[in-house]
Amino acid sequence: MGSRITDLHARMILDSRGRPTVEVDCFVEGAFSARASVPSGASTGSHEAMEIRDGGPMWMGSGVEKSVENVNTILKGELVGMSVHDQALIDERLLSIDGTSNKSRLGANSTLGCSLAILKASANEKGLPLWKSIPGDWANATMPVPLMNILNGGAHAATDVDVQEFMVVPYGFPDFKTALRAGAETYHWLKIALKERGLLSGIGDEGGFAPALEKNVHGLELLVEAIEKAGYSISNQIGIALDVAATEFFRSDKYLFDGREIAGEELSSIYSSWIEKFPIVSIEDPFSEDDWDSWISFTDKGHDVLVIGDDLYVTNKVRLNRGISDRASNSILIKPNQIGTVTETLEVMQVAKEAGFDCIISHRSGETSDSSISDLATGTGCGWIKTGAPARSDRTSKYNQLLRINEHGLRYSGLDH
Ligand code: 2PG
Ligand code: MG
Repeated sequence: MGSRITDLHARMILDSRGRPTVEVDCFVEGAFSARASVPSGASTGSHEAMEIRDGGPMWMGSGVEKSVENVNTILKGELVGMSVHDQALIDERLLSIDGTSNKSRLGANSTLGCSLAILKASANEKGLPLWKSIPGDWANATMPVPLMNILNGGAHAATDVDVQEFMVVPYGFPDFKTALRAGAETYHWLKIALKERGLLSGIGDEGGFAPALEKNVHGLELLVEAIEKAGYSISNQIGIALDVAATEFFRSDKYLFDGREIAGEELSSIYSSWIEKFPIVSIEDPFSEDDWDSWISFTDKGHDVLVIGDDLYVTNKVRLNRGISDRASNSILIKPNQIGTVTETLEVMQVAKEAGFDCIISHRSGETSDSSISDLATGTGCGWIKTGAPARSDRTSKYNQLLRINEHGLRYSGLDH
């Protein structure tokens, strides 16, 4: 027959924050075929699939020995012998062995490690690049527009800035490589602007600068300044994306924002005024993960921006379906480790696509050198990828993989948006 999985081997490796994570090697017909590793969030949604951590004193409780063991015993025992090309069947098997609604028995870090390693091995066995081997019925492969997080706040920085991510979006360029250059130049100009103001201090978890700012709006002003100093136009070349990650500052029905406790309605008006003044193309998690009413009324305002659900949907079909029928947003962030298998991730993307929602494929704040999300974003033709600053090798591994894929002459989706 050929292409049978003959071994799966997991080990612990370190992620970009110095915490343990899971790496899985997949062997096909006795030979090493592919390797995948699993990222991890800091501002995780409470409805995400569970990653299993060992607890106890070692690694401050974040060890992954149990998850590694789950792969090397239970999952290996079940998956060895299956065809590496049967992704859907393999992922179904993972679901049934786990048997819980949130992967709490095996851990989404074990299941995704296997699922992703097998996806990559399947491409290798077919002799195809990963982006050409994504299962499913997708539009033409296109180079995604990057959402580049150059100013970090929230749970990714040690400052009082509430908004977690201030990103530049170089959409108005003819090709991916030029767009990436424009975003990277803006990143360097931001550094200069911060230095001039004595604000250059730390770096956040995703490689962006992490200045202490008096008010959140200053982050937007700084980005506009950096874009213009870099010589680009905010009206048709580079826009701004925000990940507010509002679940992080939601306390008993109120949002603790800019040092004040405000209701969802007031926060919503702040966003509307920002949209009027700044070149905002998207706002992710503007409200808390279960504050559906605020989401619905903000989306109903009909601003011409992507309203993106991350903690709201956690790449989960059930939650996305609710969002679609309630019109709680118009877009969804896609993170494979929020749900724990490749097949479920692709299913959610399919549901989103049918509903006319945009999908934005995303990294996590704790990353590895695995760059599969670059292939996933390209191969599904979804048009967007969010993967941090154009700096630090955990982030540049994704951009660099996109540069390699770009050599195939794929169209840049920038001008479509
Ligand atoms: C997010 C992500 C990635 P984390 O909120 O979108 O930027 O952060 O991985 O910490 O959830
Ligand atoms: Mg988010």
